[in-house]
Amino acid sequence: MLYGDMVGEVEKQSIMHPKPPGLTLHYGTAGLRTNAKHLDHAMFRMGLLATLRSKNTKATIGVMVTASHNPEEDNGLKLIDPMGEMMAPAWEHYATQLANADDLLTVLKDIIEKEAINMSQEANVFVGKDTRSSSARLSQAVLDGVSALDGHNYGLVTTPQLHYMVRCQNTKGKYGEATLDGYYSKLCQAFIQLTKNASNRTDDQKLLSVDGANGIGALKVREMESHLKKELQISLFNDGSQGKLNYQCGADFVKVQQKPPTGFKMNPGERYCSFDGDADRIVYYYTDSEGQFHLLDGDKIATLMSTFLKELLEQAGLNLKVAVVQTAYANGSSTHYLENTMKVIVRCAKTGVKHLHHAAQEFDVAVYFESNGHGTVLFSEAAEEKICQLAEDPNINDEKKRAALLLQNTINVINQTVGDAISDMLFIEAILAIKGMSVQQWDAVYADLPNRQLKVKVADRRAIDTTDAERRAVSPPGMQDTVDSLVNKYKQARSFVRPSGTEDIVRVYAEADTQESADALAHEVSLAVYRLAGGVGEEPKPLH
Ligand code: NG1
Ligand code: ZN
Repeated sequence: MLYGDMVGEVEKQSIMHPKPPGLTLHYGTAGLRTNAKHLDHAMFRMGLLATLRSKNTKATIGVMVTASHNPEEDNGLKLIDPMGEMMAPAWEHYATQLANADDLLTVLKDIIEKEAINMSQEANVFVGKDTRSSSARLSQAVLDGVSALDGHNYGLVTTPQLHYMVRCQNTKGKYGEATLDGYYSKLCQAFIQLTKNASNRTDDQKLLSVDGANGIGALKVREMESHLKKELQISLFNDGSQGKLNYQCGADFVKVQQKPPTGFKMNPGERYCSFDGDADRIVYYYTDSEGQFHLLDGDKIATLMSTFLKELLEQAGLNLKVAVVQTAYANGSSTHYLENTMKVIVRCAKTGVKHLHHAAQEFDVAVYFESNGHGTVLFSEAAEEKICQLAEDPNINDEKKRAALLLQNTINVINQTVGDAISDMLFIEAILAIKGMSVQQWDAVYADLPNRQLKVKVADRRAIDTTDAERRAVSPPGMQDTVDSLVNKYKQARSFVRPSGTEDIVRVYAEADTQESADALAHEVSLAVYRLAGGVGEEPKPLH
């Protein structure tokens, strides 16, 4: 499309998608996100931006309409770059500018000039949406903006499925086939191959209960079931037939509340997992014979996956280093166990998946997970090549062969573009089956330190500035010294404060040897934030 044609088309279409006066949006940690009522103009404009990004990269770009674990009333959007990763930070800035522009055409023109975009280059944009009631209307607004030559509307998909499609398309099928059927076949075939290595797997061990958060993940698990050939028997609850999206269910609810979702009764010892509203997060849990609830979060998942991979690489005789990337929220016990017992490299990245993904790209094999259950595994190109070569080498012994084939199927069961609840679930189930491990045994690998997360309302959350992957505060003055002296009062204690990237608050994290100590420390640090960083409203109260 030529520039002149574009102006006419944008002018015509933008009348249908007016910007409400006075509204300011921000493309933050997880894209745009707010009440669905305010998003029509932004969706249209992000369709325009995706088209420009596609011309700029000469590749297919993805636009996923979802607000993940937020309530049903909200919606949002995530833009996906050519290899299925989150959109580059420089373009996040354009997204914010475009969403808020009063003079849309001037901002568009600036972007086109700055990036020297060739407007006659073809564009290709893949659009997907979750199950929210507003998603159909908002994804249509995106499509209006795409006005694209070869746009493809995938309709209902999980966020990671759309990331996967974009990568398949841009690798010309090398990563897989850019269809839902292609996705299910690739992942399920790899899963079935992996579970062939499990000896004496009983029917009981094939059972898993999945909380679909009343969202898109539930629909897609159902669609996938026939591909699993009964090697995994899923009992699905919160499937969207009755309950409300993310309401008292889903991965975020379970992680934050540290309790089971509503919608079913838990049987002691059985395995359960919860997805979030767009199926890019997963957490596991079970209750013991005393009825005590046990959560296996992103840290426990990263430990299980990295241990499995490290053992296989050793058996295969491959000299590839395994790293785990976490954030400051990772439980101290997990970091300690990984560094000192497993002896894997551990890195701490800033909160937000794109930071973890980026840090993980520096290693041969890297498992990255946020404690809240968003994560995946990345293999470098060289690592993949070595694994494939070994798997095809006729001169190796049986142990090496088995390990190489397991690694090869692991690569195929994983969605390397982004955290993917469905893919993570299949990988976790395969590891447990191969190791003959129960959920209790997995949980017992290390004991989480008791911890507490709190929020503090302040006039301006930018008053807090951090360094060292958000583990230390550099402003306001005195903040870090105060945190340090409070931490010193408790055993095995750690605490940090950081401004949230998605809410207008400061987050406080504390862990210590007992729940009482973790709660007391979190409270004392909250008070310090309130006093030193301009707290508003009532002073934080003790938890007990
Ligand atoms: P913020 O609000 O910046 O803490 C939260 C989560 C992140 C990430 C983003 C995007 C915590 C402590 N923070 O970010 O991990 O998932 O939302 O959804 O869970
Ligand atoms: Zn999500």
